[in-house]
Amino acid sequence: MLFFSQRFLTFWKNNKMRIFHCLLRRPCLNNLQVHPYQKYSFICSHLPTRQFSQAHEMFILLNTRTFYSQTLRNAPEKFLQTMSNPLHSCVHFMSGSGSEHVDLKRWKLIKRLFSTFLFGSTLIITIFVKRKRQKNIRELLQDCDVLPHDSNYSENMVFTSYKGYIIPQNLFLKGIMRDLMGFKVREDDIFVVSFPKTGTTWVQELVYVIATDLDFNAAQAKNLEQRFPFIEFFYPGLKIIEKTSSPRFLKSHLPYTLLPPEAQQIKPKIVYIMRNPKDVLVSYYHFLRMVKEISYKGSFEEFFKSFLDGKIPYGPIWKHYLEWWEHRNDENVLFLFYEDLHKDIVASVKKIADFLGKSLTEEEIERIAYHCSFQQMAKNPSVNYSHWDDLDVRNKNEAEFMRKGIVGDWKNYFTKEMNQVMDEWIEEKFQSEETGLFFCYDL
Ligand code: PAP
Repeated sequence: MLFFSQRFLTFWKNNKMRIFHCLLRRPCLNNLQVHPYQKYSFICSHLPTRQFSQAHEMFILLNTRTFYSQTLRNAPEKFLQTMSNPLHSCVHFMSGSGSEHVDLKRWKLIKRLFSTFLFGSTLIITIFVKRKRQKNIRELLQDCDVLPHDSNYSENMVFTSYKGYIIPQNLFLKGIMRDLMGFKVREDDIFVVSFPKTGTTWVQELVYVIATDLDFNAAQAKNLEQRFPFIEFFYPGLKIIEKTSSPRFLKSHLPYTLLPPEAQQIKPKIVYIMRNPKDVLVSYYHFLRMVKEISYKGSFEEFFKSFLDGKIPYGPIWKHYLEWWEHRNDENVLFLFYEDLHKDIVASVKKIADFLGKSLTEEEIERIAYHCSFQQMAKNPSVNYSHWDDLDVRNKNEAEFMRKGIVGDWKNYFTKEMNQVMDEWIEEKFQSEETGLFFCYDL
């Protein structure tokens, strides 16, 4: 306890504003060390030490040897040092004046009430927000089963089982699956739909240049993710897509039954592309390792097993393929095979143009085929996903998005036994003789 001299009280009354100004402004703290103590040493006399973080800093500053010894040397009778703990050590000055003492008590009481109120309300708000978030999550995930985390995938990659398909949990948590249910489809929308890694990008670019009457400048101006958005992806998002002017170009990996319900009534044009499952498996393995957010760590053998078990994103592939295969003759659906595009790109371009109601000259077809060749697309930044490197989305030590683009790469990966297992699996799952769905594995 310490009693202030008359000189201090006069100083305090005359300099209150300056004192608080000094307290709250960081640059002034630096001055403390250089100014003579008579000017500032009283600054901390009435400070509630827990109220301002600046105050803490200042007290620590005050407690430096130089300053403390200086103040003590000059006016030892005016100070009392209380050391609460070494980190928050501070110098307290207590006023001996009766009225100031009462003020201090009142101030402390107000402060205590205020902090209690603040603490209480923060706690209530936190609990409320947490409960609301939990309720939201429960609602978003109500129709799907969250699967146990597969340690071969990054921690954020959690999958759900939804209507027989493996769908990343994020699509539910971000409300995308819910919003897709109410997504407004337009008659002149053009969808490219596929199971992942079946040649979607190739068909997207073909469709885009054909539908825009070979507007190669537009095709170059923006990347495919902007020109031909992926409706299940958060970028650019359904709100932006809904505002996009017609005709809209939309990509999806959803099975027929999970597409926005309006697609079945409005019947926009849909191009579905298929690829032999052996090459899809190889391409998918590399892709899942390449995307940072997914970062698949399992071996090729492990992935082979998961693929056949249907435990891969958007899997199982047989369900996806067969569901769409049933709609191959729908008027608004065009069915393509990746291998056919390789075999005869000219015929494939014509087929797509007919479907989109466009007539093309031979020369135009040649230009389109050239623009969309693997060699051209692989070096074209508007379609080769090289912007993912800038966005740090890609594990750069893994394969590029435009990896090989060939038919039959599976032969470089499958052992004889694997191939046999897969042949039997294909026969069992696709029942080619009955369904009429055959694949081409080599050219
Ligand atoms: P997505 O599911 O991520 O959209 P998607 O475009 O369907 O990928 O498939 C990518 C595959 O198509 C890659 O196959 P790969 O891993 O076996 O190499 C990619 O190389 C191939 N691809 C993309 N464009 C072309 C093209 N113009 N010609 C041939 N193959 C292509």
